[in-house]
Amino acid sequence: MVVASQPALNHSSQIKTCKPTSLFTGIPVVDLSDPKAKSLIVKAFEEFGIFKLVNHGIPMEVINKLEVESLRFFNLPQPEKDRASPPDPYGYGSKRIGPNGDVGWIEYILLNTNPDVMSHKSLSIFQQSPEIFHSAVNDYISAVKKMTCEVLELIADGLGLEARNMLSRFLRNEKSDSCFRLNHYPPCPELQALSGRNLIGFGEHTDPQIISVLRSNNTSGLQICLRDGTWVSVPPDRSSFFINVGDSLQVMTNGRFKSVKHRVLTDNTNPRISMIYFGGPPLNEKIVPLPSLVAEGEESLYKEFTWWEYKKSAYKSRLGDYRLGPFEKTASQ
Ligand code: GA4
Repeated sequence: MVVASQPALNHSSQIKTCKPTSLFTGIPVVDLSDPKAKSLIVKAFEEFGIFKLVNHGIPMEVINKLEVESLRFFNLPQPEKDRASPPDPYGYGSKRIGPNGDVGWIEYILLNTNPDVMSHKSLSIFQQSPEIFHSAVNDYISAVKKMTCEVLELIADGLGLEARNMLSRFLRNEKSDSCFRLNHYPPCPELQALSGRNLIGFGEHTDPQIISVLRSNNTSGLQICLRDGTWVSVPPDRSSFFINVGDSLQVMTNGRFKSVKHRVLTDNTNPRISMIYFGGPPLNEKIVPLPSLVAEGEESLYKEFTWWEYKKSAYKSRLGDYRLGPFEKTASQ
């Protein structure tokens, strides 16, 4: 990492950790092989916008291989990492998140999962042994994508949609605009001791896509915002996945699922590594409520827009903005 820049040190990037409310007993846990999985997932997405998936069937070797390769990259000397492509938005980035002045105590690699865009980038980022890194990323993404489609099919079933592939088809489409992020949050004991607070690794935001699938090492950091506005920590679990609703799925369910606001605080002592698959639709896909989820006499809560229009607008926003706002219908519309 580059030495702390001024913005990463100012008070807005540091925060007091908060305690969970007494009523909150943790985010729901779903076993993928449980016959009740579909209704448990729907319930979790309605109540919290997130759940933890266990017994997911993805071999630990696939996960470990990518973790090892990621650490190998992040542990390289800074000048070598800086030679990797700067984010456009895909590439290697340090501290700056997005193009509009957001910063965090983080370094990352962001990749588009489309094979044409991805192979070029991932090979150019990891110059030392590009093929090994590339195959670790590819194996991980294909396993996680398959599992995510299974989850989306359970959701389609649980919601009583006409066809099981009503949601998974967006990710399976060869033009799907999905992306993948490897995050490294190094601890910064000096800064934390100075302020008595945890640093913000990744500021509060919702994910614009349909669904996000996160896996981290055993280092804490992830927090979600509950409906009552309280922030609670999600205890890490290296062998499970945390799956959350993105803005597009909020629209597709006409607000029945809400995309969950989340953030990451840096741990005082240990580095946190996370890998996130963001399942998105093709750029030209219309993001509209699924017809069977709009009851008779009801209307869509949102104006019509394509994923490209939403993505364009997201990249003009700041991380913490409420991005769906401009796409909501007002009373007269
Ligand atoms: C948040 C979710 C994903 O990490 C991401 C992020 C993207 C980026 O880092 O390039 C954005 C952010 C995310 C939302 C608003 C814009 C775009 C940074 C930013 C300020 C890859 C995504 O798709 O949207």
